[in-house]
Amino acid sequence: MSDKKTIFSGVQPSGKLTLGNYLGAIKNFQLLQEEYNCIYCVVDMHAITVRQEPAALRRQTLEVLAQYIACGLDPEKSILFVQSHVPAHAELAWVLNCFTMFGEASRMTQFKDKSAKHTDNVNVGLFDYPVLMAADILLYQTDMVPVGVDQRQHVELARNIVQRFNGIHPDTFVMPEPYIPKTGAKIMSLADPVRKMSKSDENQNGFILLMDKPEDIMRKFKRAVTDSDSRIIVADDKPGVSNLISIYALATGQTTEAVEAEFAGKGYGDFKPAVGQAVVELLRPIRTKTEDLLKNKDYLEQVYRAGAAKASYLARKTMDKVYRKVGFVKR
Ligand code: ATP
Ligand code: LTN
Repeated sequence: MSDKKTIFSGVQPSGKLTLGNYLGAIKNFQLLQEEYNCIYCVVDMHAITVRQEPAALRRQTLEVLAQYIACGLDPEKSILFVQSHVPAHAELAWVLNCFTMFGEASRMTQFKDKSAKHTDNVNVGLFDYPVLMAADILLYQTDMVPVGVDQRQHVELARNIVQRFNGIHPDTFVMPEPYIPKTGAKIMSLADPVRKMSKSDENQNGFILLMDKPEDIMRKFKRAVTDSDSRIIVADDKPGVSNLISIYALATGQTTEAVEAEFAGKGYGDFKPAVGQAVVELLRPIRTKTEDLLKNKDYLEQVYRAGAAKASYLARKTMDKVYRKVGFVKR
């Protein structure tokens, strides 16, 4: 690799991707790939911390890969691969487990939220999820991690692990920084705008999927929950409208101030369909390209195989160093 800085990020194949995943994360993956060495992973090992149907997981893994490419990630420029194809992720996670304190892992809010939601399956993998995520990041000596704001605490944990590990075994890992966008870091549910838009929401009207049909997108935006007064401005007490303004700004490439100016004096009757239309146009090429790619499984296989080969090479270099530092006999 050249002396460009390294970017790593991942998305779980735990369902279909939402507009939140795109605006908060994948859009930035694409923008960063021009200037950095980028490595983007489909994190299937993270997905099984919640029970998955095997056939669906297999399908969704290929769908996320196809959507990465459809969103502009270029396998010639970036390394695109599937986490379980590079066993070093699991190997490093084990070592890092021994450098992560039970107390600090217990403070992770995603674990608390997910264990409250899946009370019948609070497995050790769910608890260990952030350590596996730290392994993903540290394995590639990553400088920057583009994520939505919900993942900030996990990147902080990875930083704490680096500090502890490097304190004992100097110069092992690069210290990663989170890269969180100013607008779009937390796209909210259209049905309940105080909650994050999430692919695992039971209420289908809350999220927009990248593969949603134009008429479904328009319907969901027209129904989107807004606030009692009808001014189209960003304000803390207007979470519904503020969210729609962010979405419109990102979809049309404007600032939120420009959006406020465009709709000054207008009502929701004008604004909501305009947001819907902008999102339809934003997603149209992504949807078509994804459909085409999913018809070409041979190509997808070629991409993830080449990606795993490149990722394995880089990962092995870190693993050799880590095993040497902790005192394992060279095999
Ligand atoms: P789940 O609903 O299964 O918990 P998720 O929709 O949160 O999943 P992930 O695969 O966990 O999706 O996240 C992939 C990336 O998308 C992460 O960087 C995450 O921060 C980002 N992201 C997820 N939801 C949003 C959102 N509503 N707004 C902005 N970014 C988001
Ligand atoms: N936990 C992340 C997905 C993820 C990730 C990573 C993101 C797994 N490993 C490494 C950045 C870097 C999530 O979005 N829920």
